[in-house]
Amino acid sequence: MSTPASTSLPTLALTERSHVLVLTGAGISAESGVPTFRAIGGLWEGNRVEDVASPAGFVRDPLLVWRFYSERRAGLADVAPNAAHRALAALEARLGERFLLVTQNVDGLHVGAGSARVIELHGNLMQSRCTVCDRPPFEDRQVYRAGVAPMCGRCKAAGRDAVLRPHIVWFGEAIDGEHLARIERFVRAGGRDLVFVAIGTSGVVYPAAALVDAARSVGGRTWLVNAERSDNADRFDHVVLERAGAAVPALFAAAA
Ligand code: BV8
Repeated sequence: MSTPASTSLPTLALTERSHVLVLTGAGISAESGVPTFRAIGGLWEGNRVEDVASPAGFVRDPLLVWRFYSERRAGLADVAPNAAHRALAALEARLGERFLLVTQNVDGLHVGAGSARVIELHGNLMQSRCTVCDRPPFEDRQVYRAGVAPMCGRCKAAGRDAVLRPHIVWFGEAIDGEHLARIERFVRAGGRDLVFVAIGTSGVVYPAAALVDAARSVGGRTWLVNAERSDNADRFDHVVLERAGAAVPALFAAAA
């Protein structure tokens, strides 16, 4: 039975016990001008996922992968958070530890909007890391187009060649276990007072797409805010088919 979609802009009734877990995807950044993945003209168009977002693709052609990510880094230069990002930062300021934001996005716009309780599940476009040494991921805004893959300076000083990679979780790579454990703790702490809201995601990629099931398993309420019905829409109690820039501020207006 598919969940009926709301037509007006609903507002969430939160209590002083409500724990709000939000999952965002590329759709929340669409109104900031960041291309989504699976729309016509999206990021995956013209790029085969296995070529640009997989470990095997990186080994096969690191320059192609660095071109793909460099283009996206360059594209972030003139984008800014939108009303949906700001509404989530404001909600965090009100709820504090009863709020947690999990994003699949790598664009950094939630942190840019002032969110701090953010888990960047799939990494961050403005960070790189070495493929060999244990140097922690570091900020790297450089756009590599010169046709040469960037190399690790620390490894060079130690006399070995090691190529840098974007600090991104590719398909077939594990999500940081600490991230998953933190989410699990929050879901359990929320229990029946948990409100789970997925915003701007096609519900195709796991384990993110299974968060709705985790929320339901503890008796939480589940909301989807998306421009169209997502792959997992039927698993939500409420579906709001609306763009995030309008629906998200309205949804959390009562928590003001
Ligand atoms: C893992 C990094 C295991 C790259 C990304 C079969 C079943 C279950 C799982 C699998 C399976 N086969 C394979 C898997 C595993 C795989 C997976 O889920 N594959 C899918 C395709 C089936 N998952 C993995 O590999 C994950 N790792 O499982 O590891 C493991 C365990 C132990 C040891 C080793 C391994 C890793 C997944 C992470 C992959 N990396 N990105 C990059 O970003 O460059 S995923 C990529 O897709 C992005 O991160 C993106 O965020 C994510 C999801 O896409 P969305 O954000 O949803 O974006 P999309 O364009 O699809 O949708 C946007 C939506 O917004 C649309 O619905 C649109 O209508 C809407 N919208 C548009 N505008 C607006 C809007 N909504 C509101 N307002 C608007 N204005």
